[in-house]
Amino acid sequence: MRKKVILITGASGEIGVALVRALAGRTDKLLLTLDLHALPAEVHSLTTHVEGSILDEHLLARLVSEYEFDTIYHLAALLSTRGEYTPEIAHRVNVEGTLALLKLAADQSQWRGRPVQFIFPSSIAVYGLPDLQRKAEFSRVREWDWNYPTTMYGCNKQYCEMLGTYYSRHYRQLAAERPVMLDFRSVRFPGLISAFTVPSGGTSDYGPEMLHAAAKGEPYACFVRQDTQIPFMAMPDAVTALLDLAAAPRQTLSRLVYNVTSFSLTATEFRQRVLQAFPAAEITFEPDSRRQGIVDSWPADLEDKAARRDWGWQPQYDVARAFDEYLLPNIRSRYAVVI
Ligand code: AKB
Repeated sequence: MRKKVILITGASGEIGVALVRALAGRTDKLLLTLDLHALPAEVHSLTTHVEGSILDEHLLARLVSEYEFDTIYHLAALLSTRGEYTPEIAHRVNVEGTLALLKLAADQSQWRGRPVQFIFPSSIAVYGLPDLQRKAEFSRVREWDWNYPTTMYGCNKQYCEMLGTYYSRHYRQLAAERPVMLDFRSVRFPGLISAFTVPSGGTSDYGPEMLHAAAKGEPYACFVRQDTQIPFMAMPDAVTALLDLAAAPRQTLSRLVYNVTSFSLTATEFRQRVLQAFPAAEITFEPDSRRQGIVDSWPADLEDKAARRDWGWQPQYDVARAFDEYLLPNIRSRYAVVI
C-alpha cells in the first residue's frame, strides 16, 4: 500500500520551511518534503525529507512507487536575479521540473480516480511594464494586464501557470479512458519578507536584506533607486494564501491563477520603517542597473479583488502590523546575540 502524503518541493527554502510548520499544525496527513538541501533542524521531526532534485526522473519514479500524492505544493524554483545568470538552468528547473510534477500529479489523479491538488506559487515577475510612465499609470495591475515578463524566471512562471491550466483542463482529453483530475491552483506573490530567513537570488530581496542587515548592525547598500515601488507581503500571509487557496471549494474559484498582495512601499519608505526600528542603521542606495531594470518592469501594486471575492483572501499583516507585530519582534530576538 502506498502512503498518502502531501508533497512539498523546495521545502528547505523560505516559503517551504514556513509552510511545513503551518501544515504540520493543520493536518494529520503525512508530509513528504523534497529539496536539494537538508531541512533546517527545527522542522526535521515534522516531515519525511528526501534530499534530491525535481529533475531526477529516477527519484520521482521511486517516490511515485512509494507514495500517493493528495496535494503537491510545488515551491522549488530559481528566482529572478539568479535566473538571469543561468537562464537555461533556470528554465530546466522552473519549467521542466514543473512539467514533470504536473504530469506525475495528473497521471496519479487518473489512476486513483480522485483529484490531486497542485498548488503553485507564481509571482509579480510575470508582469512586464515597458517603462516607468506606464508603471505609474497602471499601478494596480489585474491578472490579465501587462503579462510580458522580462526575466527568464517571469517567463517560466507565466508558462507554468499555462501548463497547470493545460494539465488541469485539457491533458489527455482525446486519449484518456479515465478522466484526469488535476486540480491546479496558483497565486501570484509580491516580494515576500520573512523574519527568520533572508531570501537569495530574487530581485525583491532588497527589502528583507535591508531589514536583516540593520538588525545585525551591518551597513547595507540597496541595489535599487529610492523611488522604486513594488508590493510586499509578510511570510505568514503568504503561507495563509497557499493554505486558504488549497482549502477553497473548487466551485467558488472563477480562475486558476490569482493575484494576492498586502502592502506596497517605495524603497525610501522601506528604509524609513527600518530606521524607525534601528536608528543607527547605515542604509545607502547604490542602484544596479540590471536589477533596477527588473523591478522597474514589475508593477507598483497588484489588484487582488478576485482572490478576496472568490476565496476570502484577506492579508492579516498590513504594513504596520507586518513590521510591528511580526518582523521587528522576531528579527530582534533572532539577532539578539549578534547585536
Ligand atoms: C524574486 O524577486 O525573484 C521573487 C519574486 C518577486 O517572485 N521574490
